[in-house]
Amino acid sequence: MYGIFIVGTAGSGKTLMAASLAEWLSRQGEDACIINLDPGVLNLPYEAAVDVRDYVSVEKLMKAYGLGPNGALIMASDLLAQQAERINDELKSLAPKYALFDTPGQLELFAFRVGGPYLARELEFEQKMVLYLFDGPFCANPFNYVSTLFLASAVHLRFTLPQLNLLTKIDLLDEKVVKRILEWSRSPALLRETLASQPGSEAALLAVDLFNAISKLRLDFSTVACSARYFTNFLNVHAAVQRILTRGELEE
Ligand SMILES: Nc1nc2c(ncn2[C@@H]2O[C@H](COP(=O)(O)OP(=O)(O)OP(=O)(O)O)[C@@H](O)[C@H]2O)c(=O)[nH]1
Ligand SMILES: [Mg+2]
Repeated sequence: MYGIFIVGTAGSGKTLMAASLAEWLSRQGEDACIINLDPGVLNLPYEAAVDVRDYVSVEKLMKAYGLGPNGALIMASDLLAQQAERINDELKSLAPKYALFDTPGQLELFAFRVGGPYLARELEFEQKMVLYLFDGPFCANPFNYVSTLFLASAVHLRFTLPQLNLLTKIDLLDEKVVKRILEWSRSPALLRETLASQPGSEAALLAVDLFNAISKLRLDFSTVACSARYFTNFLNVHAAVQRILTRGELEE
């Protein structure tokens, strides 16, 4: 049983990615289920095998503690940490090959508070990984790409799990733009050059400095481009996921 945490900024496509990946894997004859870890979501395009909204109610927290929606969401996310045992038990009885975790809309609630990393550590799998989503149309701008890379690196530091970056929503991008973003992901020199040549010299300098700081971490992420709407390139996504999940076994 493998655990895959789908993480990304609000609206980057986590929920649709979970739904599409589960559907695509099932069509390949692979057993996959989705765990919804977003206590604040109203509608889901998939049937969750485990849903934290059954354990934690944002509405009840608002009423019981006099909290606003954001305060209640923070509390709900912190309470997630207490659900590890329950989720482990539920997953043990389901025993899917892949457990896909759809994480809360606000990245900081899951990644930058204690609950998310604690939960990820406590859940029991043969291997776990993070799929970090780069919102394609947003990342077409090199400054936005670097900010996203910064967040992806920060997420890696929080979870210290093997991580694959997915450039999503490529159906909304011109092929040339997708190619350019992938080139940035492979060539630090090209990205530096692109950033330095952007109008706005102060922002350009800051972006280059930020990228240099990220480069020092030597994280060496792989990036795969895809579309969750049309299942584009899912064969390569699956291959890359599989490579990461089975790396440990192959090295033994
Ligand atoms: N065209 C296109 N739209 C996408 C794709 N992936 C997601 N979307 C759309 O982007 C919007 C946000 O997608 P969600 O899956 O809800 O994103 P999320 O990260 O779960 O959002 P929150 O949980 O609210 O932060 C929705 O309108 C999706 O239909 C994609 O690959 N292509
Ligand atoms: Mg979502």
